[in-house]
Amino acid sequence: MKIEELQAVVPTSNMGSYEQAYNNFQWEDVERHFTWYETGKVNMAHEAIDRHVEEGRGEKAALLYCDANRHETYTFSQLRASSNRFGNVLRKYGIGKGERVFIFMPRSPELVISMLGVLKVGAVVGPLFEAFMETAVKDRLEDSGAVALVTTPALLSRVKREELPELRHIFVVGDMDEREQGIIDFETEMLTSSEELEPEWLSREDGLIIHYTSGSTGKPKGVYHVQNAMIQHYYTGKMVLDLREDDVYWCTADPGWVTGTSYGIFAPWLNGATNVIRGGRFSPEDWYRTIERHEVTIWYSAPTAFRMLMSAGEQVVSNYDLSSLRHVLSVGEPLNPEVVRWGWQVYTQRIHDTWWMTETGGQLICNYPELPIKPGSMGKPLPGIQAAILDDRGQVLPPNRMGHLAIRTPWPSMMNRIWNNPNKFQEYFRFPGWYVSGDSAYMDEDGYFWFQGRIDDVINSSGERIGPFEVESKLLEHPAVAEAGVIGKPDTVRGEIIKAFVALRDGYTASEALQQDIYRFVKEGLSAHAAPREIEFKEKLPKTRSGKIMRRVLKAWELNLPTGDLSTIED
Ligand code: 6R9
Repeated sequence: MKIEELQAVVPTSNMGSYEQAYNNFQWEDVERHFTWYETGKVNMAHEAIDRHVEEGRGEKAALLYCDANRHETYTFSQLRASSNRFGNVLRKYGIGKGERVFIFMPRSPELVISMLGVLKVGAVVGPLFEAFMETAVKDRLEDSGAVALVTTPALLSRVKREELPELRHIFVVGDMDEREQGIIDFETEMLTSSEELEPEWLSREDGLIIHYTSGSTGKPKGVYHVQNAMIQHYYTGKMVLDLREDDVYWCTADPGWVTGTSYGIFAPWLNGATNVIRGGRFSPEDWYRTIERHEVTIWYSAPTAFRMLMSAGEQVVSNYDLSSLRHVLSVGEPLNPEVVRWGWQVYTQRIHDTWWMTETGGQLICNYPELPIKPGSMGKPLPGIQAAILDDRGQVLPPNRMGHLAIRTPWPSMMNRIWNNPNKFQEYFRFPGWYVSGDSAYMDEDGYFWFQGRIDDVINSSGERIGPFEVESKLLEHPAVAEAGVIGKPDTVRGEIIKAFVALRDGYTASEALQQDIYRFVKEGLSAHAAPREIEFKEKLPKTRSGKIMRRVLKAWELNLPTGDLSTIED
C-alpha cells in the first residue's frame, strides 16, 4: 500500500480544517459548554451522567457492559440513580470532599458505578489494576493516604489492612463467607440507600483522580488531576475521538491505566455517547464479536492489541462483520507503520495515532479524522496546544532535529501535582514555560511529530543517535517477527551497539539463519548502523499492563542490573 492511499479521501470531522481550527482556537469557547462556566458549581460525575438526564437523554443507553457471563445495558438515568446510591453510602460512612477512595477490582458495572459515586461526593478516585499484588496495592494506598477502598472478595487478601492505618473502610462487591470488622457489603448498602443525592459542588481546581504511574527508578508517582481536566476530555472527545450523537464507542483500556478513565469513562460520557466496556481477557474472537454485536462505530485501542490481532491473522477477521466501524484510534506506544498498513488493508480503516501521557491527562498530539495520516507519525498538536522539540538547554530546535518533546504550559488537563512529591513535579518544568515529556521526538517540515523513544532509551551507536522505535518498526515488517524490543548495549568500539529482543510469530523457530536474515532485512531496509548486531529470541517480551514494551527491563537483563519497580509488569 502506498502512503498516498492513506492520505486520500480524508473524511471531515467535528473540527473542520486543521489550520483554521488551530488559528481561531480559544479554550474559553470550550469552557462555555459547561453550566459551571456560569454557576461555578463543578462536578465531573454530574457533567458526565446527570446532565444528560436533565437534558432529556435519560433513557439513552450509556453503558453496554459485556464479559463471558454478563451482558447488561445501563441508561444514563440508571447510572445516575446507582451512582447516587453509592454516593449516599459513602456519605453515611463520613467520606467526602478531597478524601482519596481507591477502586481495586476487575472491569465491571460496579467498578464504574463506584467510581461515579466517589466523584459525586467530591472525593478523589484512585483506580488500581486488578493484577496488582500486595506491595503494589499497599504502596499506592499508603502514599495517597486512602481512607476507603472498593474491592472484591478475591482481591481482598492482597490488601494489608494492618499496615494501612488510614484505610478506614473497605466495600466489598460480591459474596463473602464471613464479615470482618471494617468490611462493608456493597450490595446490602446499595439496596437500602436513596437514589437521590445532591452532588458535592466543587471548584475547577478541586481534585478528580490520582493515577499511579511507574518511573524507571523509585516508587510509582501519584499523578493528581483536578476537575478542570474535563474541559480537555470533552473537547478531545469531540475533536479527536470524533464522537457524535449516535456513536457506539469502545475504549479497550482498563481504568487502572489513564486511557481507561480519561477516554474509557470521562470523554465518552461528557459527550453523551453510548459506551462499551468489556471485561475479561483479550481474545481476538471476543474482541471482534464485541464490535459486531454492539455495532461499535469508534474503537480506541493500543499498538500491543493491534499487533496481537495482526498475529491472529486475517482469517479471523473475515468471520465477523466489522462494517459498523467508522473511526479507529491508538495510544500508548508508537504505532508502527506496518500496523497502520494492516489496519487499512484488513479493516479498511485508518488507525489514528494519539500521543499523550498520564501526566498530560488528555490527548495533545494526534492524527485527527481530518488530517492526512503519515504512517509512523503521532500527528500534529491539538488546537490550543503548542508543542516543540527542545535541545538539552531548553532551546527550540528547527524541524527534523531529534530532541526533548515539550509542551507549552499550561493546558486544562495538565497534572496539578505529584502526590507527596513536589520535587518530582518540578523536574517536568525545568525549562521555564515548558512541560518536558521525557520522550524523544522530532518534528518534520509539515509540523508532524515523530516519536523516537523515551529519552533514556535513545541509542548512540558510532556517534549516530538512533531511536529504538524506528528499528522495532522495521523488524516488525519481517514476516517472522511478532514483537520486537530494541536497546543499546555498551560496546568499546561503537559506544553502543543495537541489540534486539524478538518474539517470533507462530510457525517460525529460532535459528542462526533466521537471525542473519533479520539482520540483513533491517540493514537493507533501514541502514547498516541501525541493524541489530545481536538478536535474542524470546517467548514474549516484558510489557506493562498498558502494553508498553519495558526496554529498561530488557536493558537490566542484558547488563545484569536491578530491574527497578516492576509493579506494573504484565503477568
Ligand atoms: C496515555 C499513555 C506515556 C508514555 C509517553 C510515550 C508513550 C503514549 C504514544 C506513546 C509513541 C504514541 N506513548 N502514546 N509513544 N506514540 N502515540 O500512554 O500514558 O501510560 O503515562 O505513558 O507512553 O513514551 O511518554 P502513560
